[in-house]
Amino acid sequence: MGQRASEAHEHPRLPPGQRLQRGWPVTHYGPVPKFRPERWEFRVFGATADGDKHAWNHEEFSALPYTTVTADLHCVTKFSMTGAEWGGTPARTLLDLVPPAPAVTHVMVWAEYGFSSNLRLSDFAAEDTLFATHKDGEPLTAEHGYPLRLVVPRLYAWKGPKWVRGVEYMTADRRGFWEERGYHNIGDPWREQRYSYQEEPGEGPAA
Ligand SMILES: Nc1nc2c(c(=O)[nH]1)N[C@H]1C(S)=C(S)[C@@H](COP(=O)(O)O)O[C@H]1N2
Ligand SMILES: [Mo]
Repeated sequence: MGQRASEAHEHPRLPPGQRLQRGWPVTHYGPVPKFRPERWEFRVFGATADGDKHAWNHEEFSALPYTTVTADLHCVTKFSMTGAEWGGTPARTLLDLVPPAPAVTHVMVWAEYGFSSNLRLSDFAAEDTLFATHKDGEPLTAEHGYPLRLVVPRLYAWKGPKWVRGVEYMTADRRGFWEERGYHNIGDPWREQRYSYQEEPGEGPAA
C-alpha cells in the first residue's frame, strides 16, 4: 500500500477512475501526419463576427503570444499524465484576434486527416485552454502533435486534437470524431463523462 498511498498523496487530484501513468504514451487514431511547413496553415472560419475567414501560415502562427500552462492529461482509457508544462498560444488569444459572432455557442476544432472535436465555447475560452507547440520547454514530437495541438486541461484528452489546423465557430452543437463514435459530448473527467450513453438531456446536440 505504501507506494500507492504516496502516489495518492503526491497527486490527490486525479479524476475518478484514472490511474497515474509513468512516461507519456502515444494515443491516437490513424497515422502520424508529416509536417510540410509550406503547406501548413491555421484557419479560423464559420460564424466569425466580421463574417470573414482568417488564416495564418506557420511563421505567422509561431509569432503569436506564447505562454505556459501546467496541466494534467487524462485519457478516457483511464491513464493520466500529470504535471506537464505546456507552452503555446492561449485559445483566448485567438478569440480576441478573431471574435466569434454573438450567436456562437460551440467550436469544432479541426486537425489533419479530418479529425475533429467539438467543444462548448466556454470550455474553449477557458483561460487554460492552449494551442501547444511545446511540452516542458521542448518542441512537441511528431507523434505528440507537432507542430500544434490543442490542450484542454478541464476535459478528457481526446478533446485536444493533435496536428490541429483550424477552428470552426458554430451557432449550434455538432459531434466531432470521437463524439460520433460513442464518447461523451462534453467529456468532463471530474464528472466521469466518458461515454455518450451517459449524456443527460441537454448535454448532446439537439437531434
Ligand atoms: N488528431 C488526433 N488528435 C488526438 C487523437 C486522435 O486520435 N487524433 N486522440 C486523442 C486522445 S484519445 C488522447 S488520449 C490524446 C493523447 O495524446 P498523446 O498521444 O500526446 O499522449 O490525443 C488526443 N488527440
Ligand atoms: Mo484518449
